Amino acid sequence: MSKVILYFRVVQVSLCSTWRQVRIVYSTCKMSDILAEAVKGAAAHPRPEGIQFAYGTAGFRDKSTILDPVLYRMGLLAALRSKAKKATVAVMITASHNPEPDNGVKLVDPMGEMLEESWEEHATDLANAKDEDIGSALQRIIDAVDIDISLPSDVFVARDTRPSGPPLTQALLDGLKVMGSTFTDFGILTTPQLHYLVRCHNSKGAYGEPTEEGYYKKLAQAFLKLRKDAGAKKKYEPVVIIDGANGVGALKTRKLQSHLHESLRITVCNDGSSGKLNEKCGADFVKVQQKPPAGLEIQPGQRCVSFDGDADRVVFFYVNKDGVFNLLDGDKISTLIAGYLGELVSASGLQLNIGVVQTAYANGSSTRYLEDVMKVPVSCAKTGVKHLHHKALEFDVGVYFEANGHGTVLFSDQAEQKIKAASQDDSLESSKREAATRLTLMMDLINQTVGDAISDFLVVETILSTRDWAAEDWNMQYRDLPSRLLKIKVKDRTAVQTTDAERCATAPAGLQEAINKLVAKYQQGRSFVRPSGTEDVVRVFAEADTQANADMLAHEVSVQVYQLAGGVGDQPQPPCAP
Ligand code: G16
Repeated sequence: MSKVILYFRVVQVSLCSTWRQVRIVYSTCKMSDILAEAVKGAAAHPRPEGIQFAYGTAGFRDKSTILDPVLYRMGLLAALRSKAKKATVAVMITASHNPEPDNGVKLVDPMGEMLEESWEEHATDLANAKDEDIGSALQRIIDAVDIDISLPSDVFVARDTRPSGPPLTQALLDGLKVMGSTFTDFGILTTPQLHYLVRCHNSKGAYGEPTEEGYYKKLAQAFLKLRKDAGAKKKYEPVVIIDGANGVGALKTRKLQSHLHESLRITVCNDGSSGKLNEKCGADFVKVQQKPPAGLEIQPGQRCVSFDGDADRVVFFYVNKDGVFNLLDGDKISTLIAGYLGELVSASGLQLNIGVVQTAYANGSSTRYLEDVMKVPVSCAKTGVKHLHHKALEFDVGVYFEANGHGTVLFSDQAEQKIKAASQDDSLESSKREAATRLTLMMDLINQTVGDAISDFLVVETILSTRDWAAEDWNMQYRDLPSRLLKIKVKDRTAVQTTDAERCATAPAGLQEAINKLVAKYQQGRSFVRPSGTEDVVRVFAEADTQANADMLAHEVSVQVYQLAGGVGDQPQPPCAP
């Protein structure tokens, strides 16, 4: 006897103005009908032949022109994920730091975390299933995870400012509709705002008000309270220039500004009114090129900030009086934050352990400074914030940042309870209570769901103001070792494989031995290679005692990658003499 499972299916969709929330009317139908509908729906979103998609470091990323079928299928998958978790999940359409013609999609779990790793395989399987096999691919996931398909599903959706965003959103919504899922399309948001919204919604408001306005209010209120008792400053100037990467971060910073009143004078440049997204600007450009973005006029010492295309990364920089560019990247941000939170924890008298999580890209000086001077334990994770996030959960207060400026701080539930209790404990000395109160406000200011350029920017401004530091004072904490990051195009980047948090190459044969020999030639030399999870390239990182040596080491390692891993095009050329 065949099993007939009845569940709901959309028959009518209506839009309501403010949040473009979609109200959906259902009728019942059979599961086999839905799977058949999913296959039928694929006709409008056909999968191109000969392309293999993979859920990479941060979801699917590719040329936007080939992503339509992936978005449709991710609509189907998001509905299943929501049913499996019995909660609202989210889908962000962005290619973040990648060029404007690219786009991408990533799924966000109910508490605003990245999609659970075991589901990345399901995402890849579904994205690569032939159109006619979509039904069986869905059935495999339903069986593997044991999903009760009769449960409702609900999905939050947002996108960055890329022109390809609206049609790709439509493909995603088509997938959701076929599955009978309810959804809310928030339009343009930063990636961290979407993470915040889904967490607020699922935690029934305990994390904050589940609206974009609620996000600004939560951050601004904490920021203003933390600044309230600030006395006169000698070095810290409440004036900052933001490079918005011509993306969503610029638009949303403008919205935040009115909530900050006169506390901070922000000039937003690269706001998308003329230049292209991430072109010669943004956090990735500034970090990799180690120079200021186009479109900014900078006075010596002026503190500047660069966001990336979806505002989940931030780096700071300034030019000194001799015109020398100085970068304050994710490593400098994490040491600043860990140092300040560490002081507050000791001042509060609470027993909480603080740790920092980095990746292999972290500057060697930062790791030594954290371990040897600050005496803070440091863990190394694979690239991708999802990996750092997991490691950071091992601490009461886990500060995690990639050198590229992507990161945040996690407070364990127990730490959060202790801090809040101490802030309200009248029997405590007032200095201890005051420190705990500041920690509570820092928890509100930090977007704990994911790295958030806007929130991280406000956290750094708070600490600099409290310490009365100019950017130069912050920079003097430790001196970065010169480094260089290069990318090499090869036939198949998966030919490069790594282990030990990507610090050691296990394939192709002979590559790690060659890297070891090259590294040994340079004072304080260090280098590693890894296949990118967001671009079709192999990344090469090197650091050494001088910039010329770091550049040369990176070049020599690139040549090895090119020769041993099947380089495409011309062999890399040595760096030009400065
Ligand atoms: C994404 C990830 C980051 C990662 C970066 C580069 O950033 O979220 O964790 O560091 O890609 O990854 P890969 O070297 O594998 O290309 P974003 O800002 O683009 O989302």
